[in-house]
Amino acid sequence: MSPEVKKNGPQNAPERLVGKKARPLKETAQAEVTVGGYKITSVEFVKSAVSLSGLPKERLPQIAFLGRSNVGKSSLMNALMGRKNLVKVSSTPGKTHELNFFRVNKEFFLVDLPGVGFAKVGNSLRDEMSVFIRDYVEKCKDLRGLVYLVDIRHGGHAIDIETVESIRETGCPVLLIASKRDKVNQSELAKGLKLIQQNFDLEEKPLCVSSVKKNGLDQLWQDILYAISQKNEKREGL
Ligand SMILES: Nc1nc2c(ncn2[C@@H]2O[C@H](COP(=O)(O)OP(=O)(O)OP(=O)(O)O)[C@@H](O)[C@H]2O)c(=O)[nH]1
Ligand SMILES: [Mg+2]
Repeated sequence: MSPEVKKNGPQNAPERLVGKKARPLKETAQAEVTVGGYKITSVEFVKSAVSLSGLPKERLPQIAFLGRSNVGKSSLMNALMGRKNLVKVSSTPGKTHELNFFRVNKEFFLVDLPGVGFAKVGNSLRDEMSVFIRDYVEKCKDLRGLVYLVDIRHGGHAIDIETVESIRETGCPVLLIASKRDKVNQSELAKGLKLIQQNFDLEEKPLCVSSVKKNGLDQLWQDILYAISQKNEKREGL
C-alpha cells in the first residue's frame, strides 16, 4: 500500500492533524500543482494489483512505468505528479511486487510496475512477475503506453533490451527514457544517449530526466499526454 495512504488513513488522522508531526497541507495528495506546464488538481492512490483480476474496474487510460529495480521509476512518478512521497521510493531495491495505480486529475492512471529482473528476488517469484507484467501489457487495452526507464550511466542491460523488445511485440507503444540526468556530466550524457539510442534502435536520442533536479518533466508530460490521446484500436484484450 502507498505510504501516503498508510500515513493518512483514518486511524492516523488525529495525530496527523494535531500532533507534532502534522503534515503541511501542501504535501497531501490533494494539493494543486503545476509540473512541467501540466496542472495537477488531484492525485489519488487507487489500488495495488497482484493479478489481472485486481486491475481497477474504472475504464481510464493507463500509462505504466517499467525498468530495472532502482532505476528511478517511483521517484519519477512522484516528480511528475508533484508529490514527494506518494509513490513508495525504495532504499532497498526490488521491494515493489505489485502494480500500483495512481489516478491523476480523475482522467487517467499512472501505474508503478515492479522492477525488471531483480536478482535478489527468487527465480520463481521473478518469473511469476515477468509473466504477470507481460500479461498486463498484452491484455490491458486501457494501457496507452509504457515509459521504460534506463539509467543514463548504464546505457541498458541485456534484460532491458529483451524486455523492451517483448513489449514492442505486443503493440504497446514504448517511450524510452534515460533517468538520473543529475548523475552525469555533459560528455557522459552525450555518450549515454548515443548508447541507449543504439541499444534500443531508436530513431532519435531519448529524453533524459532527473527526478532530483526536475529536468525533462515538461517534455515527458507532453509525451505522456500525447500517448494518452492515442487510442490503439489494434490492441485487443481485457
Ligand atoms: N540522483 C538521483 N537519484 C535518483 C533519481 N531518481 C531516483 N533516484 C534514487 O534512486 C533510488 C531508487 O529510486 P526508486 O524511484 O525507488 O527506483 P525504482 O525504479 O522505483 O526501484 P524499485 O521500486 O526497486 O523497482 C532512490 O534512492 C532514489 O532516491 C534521480 O533522478 N537522480
Ligand atoms: Mg519503485
